[in-house]
Amino acid sequence: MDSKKGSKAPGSPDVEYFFNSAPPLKGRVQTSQKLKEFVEKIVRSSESGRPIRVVCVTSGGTTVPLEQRCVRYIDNFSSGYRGATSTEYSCFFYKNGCVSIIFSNFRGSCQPYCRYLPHDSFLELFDIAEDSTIKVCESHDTVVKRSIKDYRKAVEEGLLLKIPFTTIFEYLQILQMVATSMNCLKSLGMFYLAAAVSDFYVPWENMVEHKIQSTEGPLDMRLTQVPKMLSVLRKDWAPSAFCISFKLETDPDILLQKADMAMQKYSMHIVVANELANYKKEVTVVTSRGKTKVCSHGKDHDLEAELVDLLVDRHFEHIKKCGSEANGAL
Ligand code: 9Z3
Repeated sequence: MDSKKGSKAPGSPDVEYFFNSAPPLKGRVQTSQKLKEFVEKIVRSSESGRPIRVVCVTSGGTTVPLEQRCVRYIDNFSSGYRGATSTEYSCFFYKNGCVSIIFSNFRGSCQPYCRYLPHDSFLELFDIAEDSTIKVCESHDTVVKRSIKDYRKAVEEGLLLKIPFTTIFEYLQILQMVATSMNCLKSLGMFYLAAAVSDFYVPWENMVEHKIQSTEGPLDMRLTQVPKMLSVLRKDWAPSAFCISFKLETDPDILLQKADMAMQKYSMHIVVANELANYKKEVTVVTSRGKTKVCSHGKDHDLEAELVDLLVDRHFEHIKKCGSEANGAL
């Protein structure tokens, strides 16, 4: 696709170019303020004796707009279930009160504390009573009450901050903001990067403004590689945080090798490898110490329970290893 303004992205992926050419993040000031308050509150609580871990969970897919006034975009399959479920289990395994979660998710994807609610129609939850008031159907009553209770508790106690994104531009700008805000927490911070991040995008300045016209014939587009921000996160944004990224492949023969490569290339502490065909049933936790399979034990069992349990242990080990540094952080 030709640029309206004529300039092109550099041939190699480039972090600075990505941020400089991205459209400004809507609500940046408000998001930054919310983040600041959230992290400051945690630092205050931690200073009064209870160190609080903070996990940034990214969840869902990212879109790649094809037009500035976007009608069409490229996206991917991610539902956000893994991120949402892992958020709930993190609150559980760190024990409520000693972890706070920054949940950055694709708008409209799965939300924590909602997975027991019916997916098909929200309206199935409700009935109209004889006096015309709206009530929750008896069959869903227990589950709805539990979801509301758990969700409210998490939000009111300051355990959960939600920051939504849609595009790859928003996702990476938000990740940068969250990571730099969490840097002061040193090793108490953890990144659980389950969002399915676009590998290719159209730089904003190379994008046409208006809807691409079909009358112009077949569409020929050039996509630029999204720069790999994992190394930047590790090196610059939050170097002492514990970092877990996910690797998804469709070819089982290359999955573990790619996960190993990602761990080394981006200095990840852990890479969780999963294959599209069975990602809900099995993942492999890849670390420098070896590989551990984590499986689901049936329809009603989320593998995220074991996965998060294991990761929380590894995070505690990381905090211990960084010991004096973590204490000095707060
Ligand atoms: C994953 O592999 C996640 O486990 C899933 C979860 C997207 C499969 P759902 O949201 O699915 O529960 O439906 N995420 C992939 C993360 C990713 O894009 N990793 C990049 C890569 O593979 C590196 S950052 O290259």
